[in-house]
Amino acid sequence: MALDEIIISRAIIERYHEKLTENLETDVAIVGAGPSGLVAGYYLAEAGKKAALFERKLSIGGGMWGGGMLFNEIVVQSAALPILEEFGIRYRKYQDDYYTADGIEAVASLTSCALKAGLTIFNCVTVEDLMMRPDRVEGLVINWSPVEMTGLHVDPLTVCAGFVVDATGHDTDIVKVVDEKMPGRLNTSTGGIVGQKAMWADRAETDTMQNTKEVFPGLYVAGMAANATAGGPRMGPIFGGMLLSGQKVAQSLIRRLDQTS
Ligand code: 48F
Repeated sequence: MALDEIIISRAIIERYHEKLTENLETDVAIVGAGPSGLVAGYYLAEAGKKAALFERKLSIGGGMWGGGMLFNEIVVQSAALPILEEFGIRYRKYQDDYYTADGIEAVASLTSCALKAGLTIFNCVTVEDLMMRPDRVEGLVINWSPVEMTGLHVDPLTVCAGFVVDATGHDTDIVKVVDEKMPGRLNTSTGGIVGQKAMWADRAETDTMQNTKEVFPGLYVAGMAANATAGGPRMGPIFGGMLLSGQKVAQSLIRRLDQTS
């Protein structure tokens, strides 16, 4: 049978349209497809919650592809090994409490498991603003990343969400929106974004877990965004805290969603 270009085009447009309209209302909208966002999406979807993830770049994986300084190996401590096992990511012991995994395998496995669990990922979509009512975050304002990159004057669209997770890493792009629009109202020591502190891997990994929380009604932070918001240090290419933070935010949200349903 001869292949028809119009059918190919129609198939893509209709399937994408289905995916987008089905996710205009969701339980949880995650912003950023680094390790914390992907893990959060996986556990939410596994628990039967509706979750959609929006990533600015064409590629998924955030800072995990490049390991440390483009040496594409990541280090993970013992506490996070159960997560590597859950995702089928192979690892090797380097020395007590230090394990390594291939960064490419880690990103590919996190992404594949999250999608198969039921998470929907929209790549090349930038979250540029929030929907607020006014004391609670109620959704995302999205646009194509190339629109943002080229500076075209094009109005965005909106996604309604029970909860939003800022997993945008060092950028804290989503928390910044609340900080600008509602100054002094974040659940941090200053009421604003405290800012990421200098490298201190051990302290940062513990802080990430403590800082993974709701920072404004309806808005949670996970991963490096949690530390950058609360003033925790950066940790460099050790990824256990990112994985555990994604799991923690999912567990907190599953409990919240169960209470409200
Ligand atoms: O930075 P990133 O990997 O976040 P993470 O899960 O992990 C941090 C580590 O990679 C590393 C580290 C610790 O080991 O310090 O940096 O906290 O991924 C964040 C993703 O969010 C996307 C961005 O492109 C990246 O892929 N992102 C940022 N701003 C937006 C966004 C936005 N406004 N809209 C959509 N995606």
